[in-house]
Amino acid sequence: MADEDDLILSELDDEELVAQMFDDLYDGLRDEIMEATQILLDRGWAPYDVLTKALVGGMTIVGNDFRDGILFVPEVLLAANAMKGGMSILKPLLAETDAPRMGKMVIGTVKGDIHDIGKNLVAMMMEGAGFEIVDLGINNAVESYLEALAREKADILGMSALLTTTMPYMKVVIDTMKEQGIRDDYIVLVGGAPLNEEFGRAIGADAYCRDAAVAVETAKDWISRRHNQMQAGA
Ligand code: B1M
Repeated sequence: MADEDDLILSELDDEELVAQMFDDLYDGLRDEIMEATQILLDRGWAPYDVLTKALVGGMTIVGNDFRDGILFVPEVLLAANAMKGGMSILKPLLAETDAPRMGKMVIGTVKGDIHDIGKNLVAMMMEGAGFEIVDLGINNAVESYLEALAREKADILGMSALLTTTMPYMKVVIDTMKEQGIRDDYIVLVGGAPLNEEFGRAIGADAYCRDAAVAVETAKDWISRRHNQMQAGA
């Protein structure tokens, strides 16, 4: 891309700007990412498109180079920080909704896992779709989930895991719910890059959600099924 010194982001066309955002995310340039996010919004881009086409698109490149040993943890942390800068601008827009409250979800990343970008995206999108969100953050033990579900009288438990070593912990949480006789009181949705549908089924979750948009649709679907069951039972 153009020489960083004389680059004026607002003078780039959309395609050039998104390409520049990929570079800036890669270089962990939070201020530039925030500025470019705002420029795209000012040009009429939908917040969801800025999120998926520019920020998530850029983060995918970072992820691939992290996997291939080209980038290391400190650089990825900077990229994640830049991404969060962009997300902080999008959050109120994605959460802006006149939709009636759909239900309440407790969400958190599982024990041993500190990845939170995907989980945060899911929380944002769910909020935007009218769900009330209780975000437990990262590194959650089973007690933390169960205590929040009871305290918040939640409808849905959402768990996120990004590591193959931490995803089995989701089963620990679901098994504990079964032991305590509360499994069927909640809709359990799981997600995270290393998961798939088969894993979701095997651990006893209600559904695996490939991405944040799927999480919203799945949650809506399960909530309306619950309402229908309750009405039929009444
Ligand atoms: Co980590 N990391 N990381 N990392 N990291 C991965 C996951 C990895 C795949 C990289 C790689 O090798 N290619 C690899 C895991 C390999 C494996 O398990 N097989 C890995 C590793 C190995 C590690 C460390 C062990 C590295 C080390 O220390 N040697 C370490 C672990 C720390 C720990 O957790 N204990 C580590 C650390 C880090 C950072 C701290 C540097 C940073 C995290 C910063 C942060 O999150 N605040 C980081 C990052 C950023 C990544 C990558 C590059 C990007 C993850 C991300 O944010 N993606 C990642 C590579 C990759 O995934 N390509 C990688 C963007 C995000 C939007 O996608 O999270 O998949 P995702 O979320 C999606 C869906 O999955 C879904 O919706 C989201 C939005 O569409 N979804 C849900 C997610 N959660 C959901 C919950 C739901 C529903 C849907 O509930 C209802």
